[in-house]
Amino acid sequence: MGLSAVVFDVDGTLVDSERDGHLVAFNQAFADLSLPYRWDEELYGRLLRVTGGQRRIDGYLADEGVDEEERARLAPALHRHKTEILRRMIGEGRLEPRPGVARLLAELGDHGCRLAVATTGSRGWVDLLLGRLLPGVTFEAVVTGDEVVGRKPDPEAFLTALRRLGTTAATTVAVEDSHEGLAAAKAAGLACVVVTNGYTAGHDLAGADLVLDGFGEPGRPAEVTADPRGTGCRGILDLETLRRLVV
Ligand code: XBP
Ligand code: MG
Repeated sequence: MGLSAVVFDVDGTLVDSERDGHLVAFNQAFADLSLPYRWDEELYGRLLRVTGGQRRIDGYLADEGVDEEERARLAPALHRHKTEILRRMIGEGRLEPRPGVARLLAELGDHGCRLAVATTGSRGWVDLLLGRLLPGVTFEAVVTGDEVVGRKPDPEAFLTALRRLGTTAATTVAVEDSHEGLAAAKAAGLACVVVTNGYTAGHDLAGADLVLDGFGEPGRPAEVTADPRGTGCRGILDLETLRRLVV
């Protein structure tokens, strides 16, 4: 047995893309379409509980009293434009991997551990972001939100990643940042490490196999906030720690 693969979430996990990317792009899209809406960080933290950008816009517009017909026109248009803005931001180098991500991916790759992505974000920017921010990293399966019916917390993205990798849940670990992502990974039967960020530090993460507030770097370890499996992780998420979760 042993560890055969690791499936990573993207938004909030590999990259602080919610705060630095999507939120900025959503607000720019509202402005470009001359709409009066502006989301601040606090409101966006609450809106994030709805996964999927277009669903998030649609739910927000419904709460603002926009009728269904108008929403059916506006939500896809806003989401398309927001995706274009995000692609531009990625191209301009305005996003970067979270500290420790490149270190961990390199270590996993060097030891033959297979890598995959399971995200609720859309294909329209995911491949571009992975290619630009993590060049040289091979993700053997990249499952995006637009190719599954059930978005997180539904396990479909993780189950699809397992199927494409040809691995089983028993030898694969998920790395997530949120309650919804953790629930999806658990429903797929995976051990799950949660690396929190500013939006998700307060989430209910009961059931996570390990929780840290960052990936950690030598000399700059993250804080381990839960270690129920007794991995002994000292604040650097590494291959050895992940291996202990599939024993
Ligand atoms: C990510 C999402 C996505 C992004 C925006 O959730 O829910 O909707 O916020 O991307 P997770 P899109 O990290 O749990 O996968 O606008 O492309 O949906
Ligand atoms: Mg996430």
